[in-house]
Amino acid sequence: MDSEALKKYSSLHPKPAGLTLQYGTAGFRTKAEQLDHVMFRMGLLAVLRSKAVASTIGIMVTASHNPEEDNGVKLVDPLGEMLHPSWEEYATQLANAEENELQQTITVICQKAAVNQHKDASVFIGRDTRPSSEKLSQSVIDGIFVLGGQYHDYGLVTTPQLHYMVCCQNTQGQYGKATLEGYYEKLSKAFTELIKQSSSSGESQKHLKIDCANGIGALKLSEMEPYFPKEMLIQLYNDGTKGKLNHLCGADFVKVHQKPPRGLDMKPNERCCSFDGDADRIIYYYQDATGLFHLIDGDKIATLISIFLKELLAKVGQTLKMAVVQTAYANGSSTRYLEETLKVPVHCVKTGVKHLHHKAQEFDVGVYFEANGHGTVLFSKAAETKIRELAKEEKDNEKREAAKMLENMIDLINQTVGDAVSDMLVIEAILALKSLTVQQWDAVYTDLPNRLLKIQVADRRVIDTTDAERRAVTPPGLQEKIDALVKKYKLSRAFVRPSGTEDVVRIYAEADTQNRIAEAVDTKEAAGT
Ligand code: NG1
Repeated sequence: MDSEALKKYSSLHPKPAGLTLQYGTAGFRTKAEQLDHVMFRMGLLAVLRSKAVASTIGIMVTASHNPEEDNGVKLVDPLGEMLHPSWEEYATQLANAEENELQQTITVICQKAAVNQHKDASVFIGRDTRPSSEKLSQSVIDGIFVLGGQYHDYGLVTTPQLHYMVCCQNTQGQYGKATLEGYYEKLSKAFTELIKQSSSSGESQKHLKIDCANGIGALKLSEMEPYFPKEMLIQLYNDGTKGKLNHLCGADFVKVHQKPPRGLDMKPNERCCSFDGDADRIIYYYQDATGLFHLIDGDKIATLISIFLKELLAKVGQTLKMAVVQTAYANGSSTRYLEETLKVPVHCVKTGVKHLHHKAQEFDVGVYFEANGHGTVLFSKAAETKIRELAKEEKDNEKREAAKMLENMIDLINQTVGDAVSDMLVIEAILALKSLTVQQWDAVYTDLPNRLLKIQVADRRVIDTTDAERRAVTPPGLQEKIDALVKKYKLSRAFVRPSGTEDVVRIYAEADTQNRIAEAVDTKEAAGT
């Protein structure tokens, strides 16, 4: 390490005095103007991580669904997963080190994590469309450069595209080509093959309106459109040419407010969806003939995919273990439907994709979705090998066709992380193959009315939780108060937890009617503030 160069470059990216940040559920996230030093230092960390695991590491500059003024950064591990938890602490230490401690902090990390400083390092960089992202990704590059790492800057990409590139690179192309064309070709080929097997025709079936949250999704969908089969008709809204990123639109807005985004003209019964700002989440919805808005969230997406996969697995006659992974925010109706009607085991884990991803890896087929529309499906290596073998060699026509569909699903799904583009194509293919309308999909079960609120408290860390965040252990008495409230309502459930991405406490409640929810979510009483 050239300590003079480190000092010089670091002084170009000074840390604001007294500022401390934490690598949370989604990396670092805060106001963009506070992040320059963090970006530089994450460039440094990516080089160290790359040397430690002798693989390419990804860095994505984005604050996903947060307001345009925010920004953030997260590291992507070799197979496209989130950064290993043991390194989150190093990230926090490096981001918070004072200027004069920087070199020492790097040395300590290298010792603790057994980093061989003489190894080569390779980093892939991507960024979203925020006005601050370009400059911040330059700061990342400075960090990589000063420690002598090689890098490839993909420029504007969706977060899941960057995860995909990293995985392709580290699997020597087995997962696909580490280029945008490679991504578009792989997904569109699998999608085209899948819908060839569908009997449904007619334009309306494949016509979809997409709210792109004024983010990267619009740009990437436009690039991908020429690869789509001609039956797939998409119309893009909130494409970033006029509105502000994530402002009154996008998947998070639609889910939280349970209303349509601004700027999308919705006709009765038309199928619509929203991406979030970096296109890793997707939410569907429609308006019925009476003007009533219907939200189809991540739980219903997980359910649709599970129904489809379960049928195919039954057809191929393999005893592959399938499960669904959810968080505490999953609507109670979805859990009941999956467990009692579909008879698929459901597991609940802590909020944050890394927890869901990790749990889903335990099964042959692990479907995971957060209610907010972030999710994907993981296939074990053994399951994938078996399915590909059956798709090629199985003599029984029906079984072989089912195996082929599964094989195309494997190729269509971005298994590295939740991906709005890939999930959208999966959903569109399933709806076409099962000849389902959006209304029929919605009617699979009825959501329990629910509310999700956030409140600011003096110190959100006073709340500590257990049981996959469904019960509060501190402050004393809080859980008892929630229990007493919940007891008064039918089919009710409520919990409180500190956010991992914002300085707020989130409150969730569901019950059999909307009025009871309004009563139950009296924030002062529930939060004891
Ligand atoms: P926090 O802020 O910890 O609730 C939010 C989302 C998560 C996840 C992360 C990362 C909710 C209730 N929480 O986490 O599901 O997506 O952001 O983006 O939507």
